[in-house]
Amino acid sequence: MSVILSAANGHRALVVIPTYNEADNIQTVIDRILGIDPPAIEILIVDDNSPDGTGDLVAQCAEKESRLHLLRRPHKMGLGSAYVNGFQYALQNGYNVILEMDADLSHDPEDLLRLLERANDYDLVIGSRYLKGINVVNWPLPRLLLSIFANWYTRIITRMPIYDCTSGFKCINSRALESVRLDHFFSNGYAFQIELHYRIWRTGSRICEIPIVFTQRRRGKSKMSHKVQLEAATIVWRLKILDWLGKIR
Ligand SMILES: Nc1nc2c(ncn2[C@@H]2O[C@H](COP(=O)(O)OP(=O)(O)OP(=O)(O)O)[C@@H](O)[C@H]2O)c(=O)[nH]1
Ligand SMILES: [Mg+2]
Repeated sequence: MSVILSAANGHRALVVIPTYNEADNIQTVIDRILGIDPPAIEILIVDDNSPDGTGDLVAQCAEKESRLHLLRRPHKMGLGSAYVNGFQYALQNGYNVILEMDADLSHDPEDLLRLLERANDYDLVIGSRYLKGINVVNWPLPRLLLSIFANWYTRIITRMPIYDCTSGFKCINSRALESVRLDHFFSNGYAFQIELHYRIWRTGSRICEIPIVFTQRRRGKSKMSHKVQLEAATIVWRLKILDWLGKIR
């Protein structure tokens, strides 16, 4: 444990990774995170009973690896609630730095250390695709334009000082997570990231972004849908209205 603590700047760090049908990717992601030198981070996979056996793969691996943990849920319940359950696990088990990343290798595991480096100075450190230009590899143009528009729209309406409001790659300290009511979250897809950033920002937490390169998944299927996009479009208004009513905290 002492090695883990020193490598993570004195933090106990857990990266929460939600999975649904990521059997083609998950072993590589786990190996690359566990292979980070020095060993700084533990892993929690939140799997929704993936039909492709992702959960079983992780369970086998966890038997041999004490830094790997698995939370199994009975069926597909959505990205947002997977993160909420993962965060609750992290807080209950005494981790004081909690990271988020996808299982599809869009986020570079090496960047976890760059996020952690800022965790002493900031409550929320976001890996941003749009901080210094546009750092997205292999996304089709319509997808990129949609993401840029969603971020612009969110920033204009919410006034959040964040360039990548929908980023799923970040590091949050436990104080900031405890300052928001996880049981009050209502969004699930990308919108969950917007809601998380907004709620943390409104508690007065210190936030920074660092540039990352985001690479389109090479294996497995996207879970992105029109429903998810529509949720993101409406969520910003819901958050604003709750805030006007004084009910955001
Ligand atoms: N536990 C759980 N994980 C999910 C669910 N939906 C998506 N995920 C995971 O959330 C992460 C992001 O999902 P993706 O399908 O990659 O969505 P995306 O990154 O927006 O879409 P792409 O860019 O096309 O990959 C991946 O690790 C998914 O396996 C869900 O309902 N439950
Ligand atoms: Mg993805």
